[in-house]
Amino acid sequence: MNATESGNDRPESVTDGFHLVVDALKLNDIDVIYGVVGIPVTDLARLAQASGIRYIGFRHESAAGHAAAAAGFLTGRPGVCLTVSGPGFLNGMVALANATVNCFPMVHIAGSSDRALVDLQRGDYEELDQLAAARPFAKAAYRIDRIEDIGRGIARAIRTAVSGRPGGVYLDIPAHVLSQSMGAAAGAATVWRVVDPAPRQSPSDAAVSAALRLLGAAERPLIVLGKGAAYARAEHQIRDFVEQTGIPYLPMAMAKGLLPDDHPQCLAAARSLALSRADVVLLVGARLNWLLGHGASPQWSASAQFIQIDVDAAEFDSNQPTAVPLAGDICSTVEALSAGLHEVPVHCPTGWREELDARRTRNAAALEHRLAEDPRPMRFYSALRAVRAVVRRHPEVYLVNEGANTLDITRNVIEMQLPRHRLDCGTWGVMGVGLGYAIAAAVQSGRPVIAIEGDSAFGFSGMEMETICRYRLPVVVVVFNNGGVYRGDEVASTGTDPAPTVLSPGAHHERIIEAFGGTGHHVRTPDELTAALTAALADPGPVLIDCELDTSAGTESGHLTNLNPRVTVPVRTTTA
Ligand code: ADP
Ligand code: TPW
Repeated sequence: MNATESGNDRPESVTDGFHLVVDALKLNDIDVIYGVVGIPVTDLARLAQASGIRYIGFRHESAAGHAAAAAGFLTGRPGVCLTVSGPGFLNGMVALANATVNCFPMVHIAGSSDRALVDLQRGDYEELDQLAAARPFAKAAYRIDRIEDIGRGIARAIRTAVSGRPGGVYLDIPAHVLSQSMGAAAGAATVWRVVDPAPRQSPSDAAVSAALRLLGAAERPLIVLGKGAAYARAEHQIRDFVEQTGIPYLPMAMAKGLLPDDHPQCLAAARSLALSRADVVLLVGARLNWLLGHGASPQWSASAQFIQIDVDAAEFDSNQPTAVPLAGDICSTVEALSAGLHEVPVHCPTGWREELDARRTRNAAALEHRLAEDPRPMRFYSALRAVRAVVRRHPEVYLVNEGANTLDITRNVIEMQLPRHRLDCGTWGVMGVGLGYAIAAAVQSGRPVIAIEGDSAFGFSGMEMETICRYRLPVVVVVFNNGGVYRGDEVASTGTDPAPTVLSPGAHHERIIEAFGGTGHHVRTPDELTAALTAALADPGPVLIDCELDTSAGTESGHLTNLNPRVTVPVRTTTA
C-alpha cells in the first residue's frame, strides 16, 4: 500500500482541503459517496475510500445523484454525490432537483473553477457558474471559499439537507480550496459534528384537539399516508393511531409497506371510492399535488375537509383550504394525536368501513381475474403474476420501479410488507432513477433488490449495469420489453423512420449484462420469468431478465392519459 492509499501522505502537522472534506464527512457519519471522478475531485474519492468511506463510481452523474437521493430517503441522512465541474456538475443537476422535489436529503459536492476565471468568463476548463446554476434546483446552494470554512460548509449543507423539509443541497468546492493547506491541529478544530440535525417539532395542543374533533365528527374519514411518513420512520406511531381509530388508510406509492399492504384497513384496492366519498381526510406526509388530483373534484368530494401533518407549514393551503394544519414532524404529531384520543375519542363509523371493504373485495377479485389470464405473447399482468409470486416469498426484497404502464401496473399488483422498501419515479414522474435507486438500496441495505423497469425507462441509465456488475451488487433488473415508450407497435404515419414511440424490435437487453460478467435471461412466459427470478434471488448477484412482452401491451402515458394533450386537427404528413 502506498502513502495515498493509507491516507497518510501528509506530514503530521499539516492538512489540506481534501483531508478536511473527508474528515468532516466522516465526523457526520457519511459512509458512502456516489459519484464520477475527474478534475478536480479524483483525489477526493481516493482519499475518502482510503479513509473507510465507501466510494461507488458510476458511469453518469445523474445516476450517481439519484443513488445519493435514494440513500437519503432510505437512511434519513443526506446521501452524498460527488462530481467534477461544468458538465459533470450539470449532469448531476437533474438528480439534485429530483431530490428536492421529492423531499429527499442529499448533498451534491462538485469541484469548481477559480472565481477569478469564472466571473470574468475567461474560459477555464469546464468553466461554469455552478453556484448560480444550482440555486433554482436545490433547497440551498453554498460555496466554500477558504480551507478554514470546509467544516462549516459541510455542517451547513448537512443541516440544511435534513432539517425541516428535506431536500437537495449543492456544495461548491473550488479546486484551489481542496489543495489549500493549513496546520493539522488548527484544521481539526474547524470541522464539527452536527448535533440533532432534524430536531423534533410538535404542533400545538389546540391544533391536535381540533384535528381530533374534526376526525371524530366525520362520517367517512380517511388517512392518506405519503412518502414523508415513510421517510419519517413513523410506522409504529401510525400503526397505533390507525388501529386505535379504525380509520381506513390509503398508502401513496412509496408509503406502501409502511404498514403491510394486507393490513385490513389498507384501502389501496378501493382508492377511487375512498377519495371520492371521504368527508374528512388526514394527510400524513403527503402533498395534495397532481398525484392526489390536487384535492379537487371529480376525484374528491367537493366538500372534503383536509387535516394535514407536514413539517413545512408553507405546504398548507397549497391546493385546497387546510381545515386543520398540524405543523410538526410526523412521529411527534401522530404520537400527540394518539395521546389525545383519551380526551377526544375517534372511531370510524362501521358503515363506511363496510362500504369500502365491499369495494375492495370486488376490485381484488377483478385483479385476480386479470392476473390469471395467460396471453401469448406475455403482457404486463401475466408477467407481474410471476413477479408477485416470487416477491411474496421474499418480502425483504427492495423494489424499484419505473416506466409508465410498468410503473402503474406494478404498483397495483406487487404488495409491499415492509417500510421504505419501494422506490419509484416519485413526485416528478422522472425516468432514469431506476438503476441509481437500485444501486443505493443494495449498497445501503446489503439486501436483494428487484428493479422492474420499462424498456424505455431502463435505457435512461442502462449503462449502470456495469456499475452493478463491478460492485457485484445483489440487484435483479427485470426489463418489461414491449419494444417502445408505452408500447412498441406504433407505425409511423409517413416515411421509413420508426414511429416516435418505437424502440428496437426484438431487443435482447440481457446481452448488456453479459458484457460485464453478470447473468442474463430472456424470458417469454410467466413460468420462465418465475424460474429466472427464483434463481436470481437464491443466489443474489447481478442479473438482468429481459421479459419479452406483446408489443401491443400498454396504453399511451399509462394511467396519465388525461394529462397527455393530443392533436385536435388532422396530422399533416409529408409524402416527398
Ligand atoms: P407522496 O408523493 O407520497 O404523496 P409527498 O412527497 O407529496 O408524498 O409529500 C411528502 C411530504 O412529507 C412533504 O410535504 C414533506 O414536507 C413532508 N415531510 C417529510 N418529512 C417529514 C417529517 N419528518 N415530518 C413531517 N412531514 C414531513
Ligand atoms: C426524464 C417521459 C414517461 S414514461 C416514459 C417516458 C419516456 C417511458 C415509458 O415507456 P417504458 O414503460 O419505460 O418502456 P411502459 O411500461 O409504459 O412500456 N424523460 C424523463 N422523464 C419522463 N417521464 C419522460 C422523459 C416518459
